[in-house]
Amino acid sequence: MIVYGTGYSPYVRKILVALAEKGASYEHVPCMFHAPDAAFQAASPLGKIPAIDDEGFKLADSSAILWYIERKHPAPALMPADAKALGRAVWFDKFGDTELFKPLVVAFVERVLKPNMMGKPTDEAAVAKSLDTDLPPLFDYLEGAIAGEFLVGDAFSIADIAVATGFYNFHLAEAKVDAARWPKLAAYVDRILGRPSFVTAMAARKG
Ligand SMILES: N[C@@H](CCC(=O)N[C@@H](CS)C(=O)NCC(=O)O)C(=O)O
Repeated sequence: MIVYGTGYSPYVRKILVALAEKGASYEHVPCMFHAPDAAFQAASPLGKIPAIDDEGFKLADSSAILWYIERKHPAPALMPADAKALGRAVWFDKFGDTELFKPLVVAFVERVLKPNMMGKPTDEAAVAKSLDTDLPPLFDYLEGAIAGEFLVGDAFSIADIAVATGFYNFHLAEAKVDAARWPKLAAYVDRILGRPSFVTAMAARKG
């Protein structure tokens, strides 16, 4: 399987973590979104990352790809079998990709991406708004949702992958969860990002 997309992308990281958890082999092509690479463009209809090409089977979107990987490599399961647990895991996947992603990525875009890769100045006011206004209600929600080692049930799942992935970029931007205000969330993020699969995926960020 070829995985397209730079390891800096939280969405690409979801795929690299899932493949590492399952011990599946893959080839990583760390391109940027909208890269003028015909093979990548054929795999990604909207030019977004990630996309995969598995011996001619092409698919885009991190969640769609996670479901494909789950069926192809069922063990260890990343989708809970129990109906309620699966529903919650899919909810957290969507929450991580949408509501959480938008404010969580602001510090990374402003402090890392813009000055280092786009030649643009940082907008610290935008960072302050994300940290002080937009993220606290979402962190409050997560603080209340964390009851054990994992977000859903007693096993690592897509819920943990999708919620934790953006915190790596958050940390790269010198931002962190205030452990005094959100102790469960701060410990949870450190625990999940410390898993070998995340460490492997984060090592791929340079691409
Ligand atoms: N829903 C997509 C979102 C992917 C996405 O937005 N990736 C970003 C990079 S982190 C991208 O390709 N952005 C380019 C664009 O939106 O045109 C997924 O889960 O894969």
